Amino acid sequence: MTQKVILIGAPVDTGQKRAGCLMGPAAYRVAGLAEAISGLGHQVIDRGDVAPVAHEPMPHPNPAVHHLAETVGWTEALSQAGQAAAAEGFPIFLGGDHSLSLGSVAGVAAHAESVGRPLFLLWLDAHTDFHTLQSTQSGNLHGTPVAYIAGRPGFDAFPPFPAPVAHHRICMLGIRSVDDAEEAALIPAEIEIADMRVLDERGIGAPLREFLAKVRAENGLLHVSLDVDFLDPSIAPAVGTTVPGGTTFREAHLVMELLHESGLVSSLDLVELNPFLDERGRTAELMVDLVASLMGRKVFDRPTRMH
Ligand code: B3U
Ligand code: MN
Ligand code: MN
Repeated sequence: MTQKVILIGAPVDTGQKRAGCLMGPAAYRVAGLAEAISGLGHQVIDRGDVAPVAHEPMPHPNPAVHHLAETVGWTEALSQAGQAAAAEGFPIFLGGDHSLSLGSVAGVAAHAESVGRPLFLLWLDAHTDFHTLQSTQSGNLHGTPVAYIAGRPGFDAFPPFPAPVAHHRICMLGIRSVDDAEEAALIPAEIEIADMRVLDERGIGAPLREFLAKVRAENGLLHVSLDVDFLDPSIAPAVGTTVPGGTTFREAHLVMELLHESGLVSSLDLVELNPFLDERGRTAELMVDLVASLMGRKVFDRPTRMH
């Protein structure tokens, strides 16, 4: 199936403290993201970069929380851009740190609600990003989007999440760094967490197939949020928070190919790429290759790439 793919640049850098993610959208463009997708026969429209809505500073009772007003502004702008793009085609959000998903997923959730279909969320990440604004100790809001999306309390400064995603419609793969407060909230939750232990024992295909079967059974829309640190830092060094023991090149491509074959994915985030930390663009190029697999390219029969 050919798609109308809409690229939305989200140069968000305020969800954590290491500068550089704001160069992410430019790096994806340089690495040939649009060309890789259009080369597979899809239509690609690059909408350029979104700008955040401006707000006065917003203090918060948790003194660790930083850049709250900027994050709220990004959430509003990306939610609006995301809802419009989802109504028109297949949005790909080019990050930017993971706080952009507060907005991207709010936008696609509003779209899902308007067409009367349930939204499912696949979180590909080393981290669960399940903090509330009260529980975060780093104050980095890139550690909070899943809590907002799942409807946890404490996001009063943000627009109310359109239709919180039910726990059984959320699956996380690649998890290997969870803070105590996140774990305490996740234990009673029905969220499917295939952490690295599960992936080592079962392989990555089985838990993903089970989740995709649930999406299909409910005729859902599926948003995929791909954090660079899902990948092992040896193959994807361009990320501020490297966590050893991540997924391999082969596992990551298998995930993308299974997602493609499912035909269920309706939107995608590419987050946490920090081009300042990259080695000759290899992480940006790997992310572009993974998107190509998601959009229909096979690992072993792709045409030779010309550089
Ligand atoms: N859970 C920690 C660490 C973290 C979350 N997401 C990333 N790092 N990339 C926190 O700061 O919330
Ligand atoms: Mn993340
Ligand atoms: Mn992460």
